[in-house]
Amino acid sequence: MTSLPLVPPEALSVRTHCPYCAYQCGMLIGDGTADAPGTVQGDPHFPVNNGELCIKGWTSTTLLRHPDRLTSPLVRVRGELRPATWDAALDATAEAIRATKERYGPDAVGVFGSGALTNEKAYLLGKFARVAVGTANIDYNGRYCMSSAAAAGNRAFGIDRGLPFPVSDIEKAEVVLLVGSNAADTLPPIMQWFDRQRRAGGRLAVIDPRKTATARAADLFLPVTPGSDLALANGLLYLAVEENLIARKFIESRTTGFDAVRRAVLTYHPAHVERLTGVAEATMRKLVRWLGSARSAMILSGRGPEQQSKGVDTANAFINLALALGLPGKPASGWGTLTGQGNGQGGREHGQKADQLPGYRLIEVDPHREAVAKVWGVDPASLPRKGKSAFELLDALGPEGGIRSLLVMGSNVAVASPDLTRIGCRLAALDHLTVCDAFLNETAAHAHVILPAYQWAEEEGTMTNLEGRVIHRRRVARPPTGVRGDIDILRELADRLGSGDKFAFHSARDVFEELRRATAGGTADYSGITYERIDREDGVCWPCPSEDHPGTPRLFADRFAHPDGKARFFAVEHRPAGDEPDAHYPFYFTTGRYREHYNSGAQTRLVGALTKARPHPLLQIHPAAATRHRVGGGSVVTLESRRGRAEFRAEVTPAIRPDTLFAPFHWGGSEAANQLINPALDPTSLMPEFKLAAVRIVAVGTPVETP
Ligand SMILES: Nc1nc2c(c(=O)[nH]1)N[C@H]1C(S)=C(S)[C@@H](COP(=O)(O)OP(=O)(O)OC[C@H]3O[C@@H](n4cnc5c(=O)[nH]c(N)nc54)[C@H](O)[C@@H]3O)O[C@H]1N2
Ligand SMILES: Nc1nc2c(c(=O)[nH]1)N[C@H]1C(S)=C(S)[C@@H](COP(=O)(O)OP(=O)(O)OC[C@H]3O[C@@H](n4cnc5c(=O)[nH]c(N)nc54)[C@H](O)[C@@H]3O)O[C@H]1N2
Ligand code: SF4
Ligand SMILES: [Mo]
Repeated sequence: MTSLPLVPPEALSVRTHCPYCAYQCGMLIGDGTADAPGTVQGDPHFPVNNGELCIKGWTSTTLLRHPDRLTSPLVRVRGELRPATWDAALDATAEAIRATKERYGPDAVGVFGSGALTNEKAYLLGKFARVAVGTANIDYNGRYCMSSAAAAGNRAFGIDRGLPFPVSDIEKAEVVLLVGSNAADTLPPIMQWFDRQRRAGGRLAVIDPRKTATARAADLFLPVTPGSDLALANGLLYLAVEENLIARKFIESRTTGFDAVRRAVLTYHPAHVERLTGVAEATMRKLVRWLGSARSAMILSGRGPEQQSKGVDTANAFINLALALGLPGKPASGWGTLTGQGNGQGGREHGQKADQLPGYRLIEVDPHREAVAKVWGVDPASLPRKGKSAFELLDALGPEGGIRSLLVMGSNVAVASPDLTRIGCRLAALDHLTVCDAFLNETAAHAHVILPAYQWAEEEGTMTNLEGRVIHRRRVARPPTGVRGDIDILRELADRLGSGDKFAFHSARDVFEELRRATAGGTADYSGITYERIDREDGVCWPCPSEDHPGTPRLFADRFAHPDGKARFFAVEHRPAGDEPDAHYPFYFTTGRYREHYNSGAQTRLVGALTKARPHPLLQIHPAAATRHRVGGGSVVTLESRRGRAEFRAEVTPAIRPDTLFAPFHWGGSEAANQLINPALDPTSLMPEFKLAAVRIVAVGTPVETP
């Protein structure tokens, strides 16, 4: 391998941000050698990570000159992917889109985007679908990620920004409750704020069916039954009322709807809730007293309670608790959700979601359509209406569902989606699939055309981190020859589809200028943000409606975002999961993440240091269950759900409930957790139930060595 050529060569360390998660650690990338391509350092001056990085960040430049990097477009000829020129590949994709539109109408073309894309790309992809293709059917992998918390935040507060305050506020909170977030593994550098919080005498509580690295750092651990968080939240609110801890003045002046919620939680008495959740009454009481008597307290949500078929109601149940205790808007207090993907926040603001237009505008609201159509120079009536959500879109691929042609940019849906056997069949039934990616992932293996894209360090753009802070991802490395950027790819395709005049963007900055105009006056208003300001101010938090506006690091101090300025309580009831354990499928199966791997693993499985540390997914099983099923450490266990089968080596550990099994979803093939997962969708967010499937053990093989 040759050494990594960095541009500009005189800048030996360029400030930029990590390619992976929503923490978007600041990093300094310097010149590299064959052994250590592109030296990486945590940026000590970026106030979010303060110089810390996790193992994925430290090893991230490995991907830039990886031997598996795609460096030529590929086109399938007689069943085989073969190198092709850019013109041939782009023509093939454009021709497939045009032919599909002609024969079946524009909605027969699907577009699937990503929270990994910069704001500029997310914006452009949404515009590409609506203007160049004219399809309603665009959605993205953030539907699998942030959609339940987003819907709950919109319902309660009238706005969806993951955290309503900077992460540095965590250290000032007397009590923090983490609900189904394993931040110690999924946002490792965030733990510095929790460490400071606890050194200052603060308390941390964690709700999770597993005693995770995060739970081990906590003062109080609530080992909840999977799928019962809503009942737990209602039970906590019942106790808050009983113990007279509720904030009457705040409820009266700043909220509506409390009476209905108070009535709804009346049946959630502690004995009942203890049966539903497995959490002891004394523990619930302790937690409620901590939260209710602290001067400052935060409830922070992760994917655990959100990735359920009742994820939105569950998030609202915890928001109800936060509102009843008067937390939102108070210093170092409130409810928030910890965003997942690198641009999981910005990715949901600029119009790649089936129901959205840029600036968090809604595609079904006429004045919103008019505002965006004006910026795009199109007739509002020409904009499609709301399309299918991520899983629904994938489930509609092929002649039966009617989506015949698909463009995927930034997601490995063949590993990350529920009910994978079904998704595999749907992908195979497409007339045409184009994948833009830097690597040949499991989804690209189904493609007819593969367009090799730049990676994060090879182009600039903006990302919006978990605090709503818009940051600048800078160009650090020269891309290999033969590769193009997503913005160029979309322009070339739009041109071939006859909309070139609407996509004449030659840089991310060009796109950002239009994005600013398109978001002006919307909920997620970026119109006052410029690249220069971001560089000067270490990021700017939206909403930021003008260049002299300081940005908004903290929301809700005076008002909530609903027109009357008040927050809304939402009465919600516990209900069973789509797939509850029974005599045939006796275990809860839940999924999540390893510190060393990222999402579908498409990137991190290529990094030697990471696969060495975590070569396989392990099935966590409690010793009592392991004894019953004769499972030893390293035994190969075959699991079956009502959808499919998967095989894992066992990790016997008391750090999980005896009724629950866990595996990460970072692998495909026979080790794919998503073979088992149920595509039951939340009725509001259309989030699949990634966190709960009923499974049984169907075979136990001889132990193999595990790391
Ligand atoms: N290392 C690493 N970091 C990442 C990622 C990654 O893949 N790897 N991905 C990024 C992305 S996209 C995201 S969305 C975030 C996700 O960040 P997290 O939300 O922290 O991630 P998960 O591990 O999916 O789920 C969190 C926890 O939910 C628990 N859980 C399972 N079922 C339930 C339940 O019914 N109730 C409760 N309360 N908890 C439950 C699991 O045991 C798990 O510990 O991480 C981001 N950061
Ligand atoms: N069972 C189970 N399943 C889950 C989850 C779970 O907890 N359990 N979590 C869900 C969640 S929260 C998420 S976010 C999804 C994530 O799962 P995916 O949507 O599969 O996301 P990634 O694995 O991050 O895949 C990103 C792909 O995009 C490529 N890529 C990255 N940046 C760019 C870019 O700028 N341009 C282009 N063209 N390509 C790019 C990468 O190379 C990679 O191939 O998985 C979901 N699936
Ligand atoms: S915490 Fe997230 S942003 Fe920071 S280095 Fe790790 S993966 Fe990258
Ligand atoms: Mo995510």
